[in-house]
Amino acid sequence: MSRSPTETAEDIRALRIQGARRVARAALAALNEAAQASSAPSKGALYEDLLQTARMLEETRPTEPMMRNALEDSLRYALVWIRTHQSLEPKELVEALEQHQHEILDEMEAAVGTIAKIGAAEIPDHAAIMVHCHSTTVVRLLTEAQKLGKHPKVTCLETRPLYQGRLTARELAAAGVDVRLAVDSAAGSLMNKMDGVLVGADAITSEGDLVNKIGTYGLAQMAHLHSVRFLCVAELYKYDPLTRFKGTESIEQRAAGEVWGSGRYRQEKNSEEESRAGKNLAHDGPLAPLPIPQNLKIINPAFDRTPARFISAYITEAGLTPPGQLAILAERKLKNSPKIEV
Ligand code: RUB
Repeated sequence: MSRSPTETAEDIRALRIQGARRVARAALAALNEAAQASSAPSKGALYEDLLQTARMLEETRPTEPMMRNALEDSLRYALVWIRTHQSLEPKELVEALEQHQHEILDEMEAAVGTIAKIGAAEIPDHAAIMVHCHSTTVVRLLTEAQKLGKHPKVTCLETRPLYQGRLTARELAAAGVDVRLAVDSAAGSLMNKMDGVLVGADAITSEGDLVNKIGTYGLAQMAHLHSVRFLCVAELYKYDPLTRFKGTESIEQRAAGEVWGSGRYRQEKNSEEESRAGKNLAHDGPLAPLPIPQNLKIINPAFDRTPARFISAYITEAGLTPPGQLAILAERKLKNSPKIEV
């Protein structure tokens, strides 16, 4: 059964749908759902419904330009279609939008296939590769490398606080890749054994900086220190054109419960007074969640920004791209979209 646009928005906010590509695809489907469900009497009113749905979806995850680019593309398409098809009815706009959505999805699918091929060719045989978080693009690339007989040895970092790295590890293991899982804090001590680090992207700025899962920036610095190649695999649609004007990509701050909620600790056996008096400080009580102390502030940024100088290259559907050239290629793509035949 299909989800309503509001339910999809909630799924995205709660990370039941995660990763930039999945989020963009789900948002497009929700916009289509809104168009189908709309009883707007005119094309203008239908456009208003679409605009409202798009804004609701965009607010769920502020650091997802791919979702914004895909939704804005559909909205522009609807506007141009209305101007160029004045004698047609709202239901014909709904059909045209659905057709357009299929075209965007096909294009996204083709782009990720191209990235996987170009990227797999960059992986040396039996290369040791470190990956972070869960990126469908990274998984596709490594699966392709495996199919080519390159047998990469992959280390997935768990990715606190929500452990998306386990999802990556499961998918790679199912694809027959030689894969291991390590806690995030093991990255530094493992880096000198790596041939490369591969990450996905949530956003790419006009300066070629990368916004991706928190922890990416630290990994890029470690890779730099050890002269390990640091590659980001991403569709040009991850580019955020707004960074040309406002300079920064907003970083989503998530709930404190994501950080503290999953930890279980041995509770102190002693009463608080005994502990304060320094008596027998053994932690040998049962494992239990520790309540969050009052007045403790928990910082939980979902993403960080890696400066372009730490990125060896982006792998996009346009090929191996130096960070400084990404904006030009991406802006060319966005300018030509949507393609409308009148
Ligand atoms: C996911 C994440 C991924 C990118 C790219 O973060 O940072 O690296 O979204 O993924 P979250 P893809 O789990 O918070 O959404 O290549 O699938 O677009």
